[in-house]
Amino acid sequence: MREKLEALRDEALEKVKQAEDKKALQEVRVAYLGKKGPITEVLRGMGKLSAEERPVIGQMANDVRDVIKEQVDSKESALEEAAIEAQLASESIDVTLPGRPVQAGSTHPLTAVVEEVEDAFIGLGFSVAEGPEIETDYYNFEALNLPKDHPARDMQDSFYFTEELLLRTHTSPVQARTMERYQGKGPVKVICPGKVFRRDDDDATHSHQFMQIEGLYVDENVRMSDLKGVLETFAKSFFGAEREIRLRPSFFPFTEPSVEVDVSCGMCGGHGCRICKHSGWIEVLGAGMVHPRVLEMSGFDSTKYSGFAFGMGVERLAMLKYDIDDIRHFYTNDVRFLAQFKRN
Ligand code: FA5
Repeated sequence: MREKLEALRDEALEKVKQAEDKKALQEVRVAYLGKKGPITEVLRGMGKLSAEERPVIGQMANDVRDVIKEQVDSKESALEEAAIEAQLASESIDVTLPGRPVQAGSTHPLTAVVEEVEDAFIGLGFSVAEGPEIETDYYNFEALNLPKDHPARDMQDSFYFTEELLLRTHTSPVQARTMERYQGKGPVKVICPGKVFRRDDDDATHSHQFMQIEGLYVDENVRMSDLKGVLETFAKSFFGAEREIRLRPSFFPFTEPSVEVDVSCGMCGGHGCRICKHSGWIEVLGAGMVHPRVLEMSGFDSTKYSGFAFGMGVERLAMLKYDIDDIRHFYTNDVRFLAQFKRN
């Protein structure tokens, strides 16, 4: 019996030594220390032993069981520790590795131009007003002196939802909406940036959707010279101090008189070149003195108040400023194009 227990102990301890993982160790534990294991069997057979042998063999069986259990437990702790060490080693981070660069975006050139124009006019005492992109026929046309049968409506082919509801064709309806809010009391001094829509065919200089910035100043004694002064100040701040403007007679139903405003060509300094079609000037916006009928329709007394208004295409401003040859670059979202407009 003694030899058998010693052999069992040596065999178990050898298997503990060989166990490479917790699963193998658990098998040793069950095989030698479990209820159906050989040591339990020895203890169960104690009754058959003599009275002298019983305590000796009993003690020995207990010792063998204890030593196997102790070895299994300590091997288990060692395996757990080794597993943790291995995990730590495999998950270690090399903090000296350079990080992957994050591509920083940039402000869209049209947004940048709108912000720059806003800043220039805020500096001249204007505030920013906005209006809806889905507009009523009344504000888009009628309140601007363009009744339903007016031929000048053809200048702005429109996207209609119903007979009365359309995508606004210009930012001028914000003029009428803003004046109504002021309830006949000046001064009104706002600029209104926003998207507009026309049934124009897309080409290098036209888009069916583009942006405009409207300007409106209504007060007592506002004169054409005020319009010229404000636009000249703006042109010099936006395009450069050396640039000049000129006003040419034009027609808009909502202004009288109406003008087209040209800025001297930045490429040739006004001498004439391919860019300005050899005229020395480039057209940038439409403007004029607010028509008395428009003032009256929006609740202003046209014998007391006068005003000027202007409307410019944002894409056109951006194309002139950055020498961009195709309006479609603004909408195709090619990052090689957009990344050139990173601001510091
Ligand atoms: C108007 O839209 C007037 N509401 C401007 C105005 C306001 C005049 C206040 C007087 C007083 P016009 O249709 O010319 O005017 O458009 C103004 C600018 O929008 C043009 O100079 C041009 O830069 C831009 N524009 C017009 N159509 C397109 C288009 N299809 N694509 C891109 N830009 C355009």
